[in-house]
Amino acid sequence: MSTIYRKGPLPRYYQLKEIMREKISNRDWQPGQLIPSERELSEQYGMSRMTARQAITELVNEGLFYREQGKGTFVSRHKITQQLLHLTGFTEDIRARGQRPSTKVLSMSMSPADEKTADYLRIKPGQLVFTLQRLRLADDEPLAIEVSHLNFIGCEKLLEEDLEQHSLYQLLETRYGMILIEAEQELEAGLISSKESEKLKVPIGSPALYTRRTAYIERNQPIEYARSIYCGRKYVFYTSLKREQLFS
Ligand code: 16G
Repeated sequence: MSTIYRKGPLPRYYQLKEIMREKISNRDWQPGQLIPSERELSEQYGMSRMTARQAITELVNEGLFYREQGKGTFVSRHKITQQLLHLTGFTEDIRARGQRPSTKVLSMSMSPADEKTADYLRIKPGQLVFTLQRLRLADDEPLAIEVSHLNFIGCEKLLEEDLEQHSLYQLLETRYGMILIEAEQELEAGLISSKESEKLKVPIGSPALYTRRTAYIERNQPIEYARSIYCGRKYVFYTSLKREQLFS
């Protein structure tokens, strides 16, 4: 997509967002680069400045651009955005950014669920669950450490899978028939500890985002409980909020 379709169903600001997203993913626009001004974009794509502004603002909110007072808008360096609107996995998120996801499996076992994990997975403490610890990278840069606990009949077969080459969510859906439909996720601020700092290659005490996710298949059945640590300086979680009721 490189031109704006006037008669199509997609709003113009949305089309411009997609054009700019593509410029980032095919590296026409490099990280740290100043992007054209609202005026330039509106002239180039034949739209109002307000429409161009809306497209830029949304990409700022999604973490792809950042603004500097008096200087303009720039392409973000390494911030990866996870939209908190759709249930996606790491591989999908990184590919959507035009980057190359990779994984290092740190450990993989069938181990007894502790009380918290059992509670989230709605099983008895001590029951064996598939536990996977992975280092997740984008363009070879470490971003997160994830520990996933999975429980479903036959989950021990995951021990035989190559989880460095395959996305967990893709395997679950295509090979195991486990169709994820929703998830709950909590985010908490924290600091990188010494153990994590080595793996994530960031200094001890740098900002971290701790997440806990429970993912469900149909019939409200949890199958994954995952705890992750993301480098706070490299990751943005984005959500869009709609107001349902106005004061009368
Ligand atoms: C995300 C999930 C994680 C899931 C993984 C699957 C968070 C906080 N965590 O990173 O729970 O296991 O995606 O990714 O979002 P994959 O399909 O690439 O293996």
